[in-house]
Amino acid sequence: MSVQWFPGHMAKTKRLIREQLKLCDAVFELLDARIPSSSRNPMVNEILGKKPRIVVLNKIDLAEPGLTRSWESVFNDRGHVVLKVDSIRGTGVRSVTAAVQKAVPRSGTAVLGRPLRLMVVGIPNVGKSSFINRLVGQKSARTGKRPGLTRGKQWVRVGRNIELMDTPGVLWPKFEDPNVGYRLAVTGAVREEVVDVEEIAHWLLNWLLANAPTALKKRFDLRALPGESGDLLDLIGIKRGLLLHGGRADRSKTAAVFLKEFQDGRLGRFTLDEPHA
Ligand SMILES: Nc1nc2c(ncn2[C@@H]2O[C@H](COP(=O)(O)OP(=O)(O)OP(=O)(O)O)[C@@H](O)[C@H]2O)c(=O)[nH]1
Ligand SMILES: [Mg+2]
Repeated sequence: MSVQWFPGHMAKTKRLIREQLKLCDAVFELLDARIPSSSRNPMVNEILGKKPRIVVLNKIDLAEPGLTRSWESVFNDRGHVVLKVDSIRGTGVRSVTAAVQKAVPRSGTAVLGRPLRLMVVGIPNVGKSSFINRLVGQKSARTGKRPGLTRGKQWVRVGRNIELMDTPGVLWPKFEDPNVGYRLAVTGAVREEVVDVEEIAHWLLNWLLANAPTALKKRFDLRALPGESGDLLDLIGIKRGLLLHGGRADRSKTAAVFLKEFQDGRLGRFTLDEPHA
């Protein structure tokens, strides 16, 4: 995938994280539970260095539960405190205080003489603002389907003892493994304007053909699956009535609809990254 997706504001966010990190006691590193490895920004990982860190696997409602548990063990083995969260329903959010205490042992307000400060970092659209809103218990940070919603820095207070800083999502300039780029695109981390939606849909169709054929059959009410992603895309278009004049499937519209259905979890719960140590 050749895409120019490292605009100026990403470089700016990197600077912002580097500067504000000095004011923070710890960091919530949000990862997408569907792609815990592909959604980890190597650039941010480097900036965070030895700062106490809580790895938050967010969107667990969309990921395969067994693989989420495996990923949790992987991160535990690497020495990270891990939280498994669904920031929409609030699942897992109650364990946050315990996780913070584990990551930053001497963190009481009495010890510090001020509230504990944590920064929330992660790729675009991973759910940073939603996570914060869940913790605060009200809508204080703007959230939305489009990646790139949060701009600049925002501090919010959680109870009396914690202050959180929301940050804009940040990606990195070049994906060594092209599959990482595809996984980021199918999960919605990359803005639709800068990717070829049809190419992304083909990648995902091929992934599902190889890994979850039953889910495809069920969702699109198909008895048998064609071997080619192109034929499958056409079939889906016809099933959904997304047609061009002349009756052929409108591939570009179909690709967009299919990706949205996947991102909304309509095909099921999937984890696209294999757990590895
Ligand atoms: N299903 C599901 N959706 C979630 C979860 N957390 C966030 N979302 C959705 O993901 C989208 C992005 O959420 P945001 O909180 O705006 O993400 P962000 O990381 O702040 O995004 P940027 O500020 O653009 O970098 C929204 O449509 C949320 O409703 C979750 O745990 N599960
Ligand atoms: Mg945000």
